[in-house]
Amino acid sequence: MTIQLYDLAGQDDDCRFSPHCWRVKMALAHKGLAFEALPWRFTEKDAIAESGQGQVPVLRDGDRLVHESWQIADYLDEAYPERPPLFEGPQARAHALMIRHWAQRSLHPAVVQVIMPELFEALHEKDKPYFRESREALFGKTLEAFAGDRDEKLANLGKALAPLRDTVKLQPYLGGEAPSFADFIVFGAFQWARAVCPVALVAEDDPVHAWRGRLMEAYDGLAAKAKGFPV
Ligand SMILES: N[C@@H](CCC(=O)N[C@@H](CS)C(=O)NCC(=O)O)C(=O)O
Repeated sequence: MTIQLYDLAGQDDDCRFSPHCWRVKMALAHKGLAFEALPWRFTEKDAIAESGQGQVPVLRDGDRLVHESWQIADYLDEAYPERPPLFEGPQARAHALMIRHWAQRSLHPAVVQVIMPELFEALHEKDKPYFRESREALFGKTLEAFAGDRDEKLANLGKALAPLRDTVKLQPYLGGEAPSFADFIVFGAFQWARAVCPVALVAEDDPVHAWRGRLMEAYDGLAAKAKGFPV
């Protein structure tokens, strides 16, 4: 049976914007595993209730149900050891943990402040009240106040990207010569933005742009072919 992934979608079925689901889609492609990405909305908690929680990604592989992108990466490496690894050994996994936390604490907050107005507009109508209420409670302010001035937010993002920029100036991927799960963690944030927002996060001459381009074209252009803005 083909692997199935519950994948966050917007108003349009083909608007797939979850950064965490993108990590998993890139991971599946890296391992050469075919999958079906099922559209899921924030308020469709019943569809994933079997996983015991309310967030995607949730992956179904035969009778195994695995949730949470990091746990899914571990599962895929364990279940398919003969295929290209997501973590080239325990040390690579240990280093990727730092990337995971950097993405969660620095990168995602910087990206979402840039894309919030368009992200909200892209949501399915039935998700909008839930999203507004849950995020405004989380941020302690309205979505509009959270978004604030876009130029300022883009400048903040540019600064947050400095460690990534300095790294991909020296090597093609965070994984070195080949992409690794650390790349997919960071790349997911760029697919999040591209799916919903026409604003370029980085200039075309930024080394981050070239790194992102390599990942967009990887795996037969999985990410490039996904619906999104030409940024
Ligand atoms: N740590 C989790 C985070 C997953 C997550 O935040 N998923 C979001 C979509 S990107 C979600 O499903 N949110 C549901 C909600 O807010 O109710 C992972 O890496 O998989």
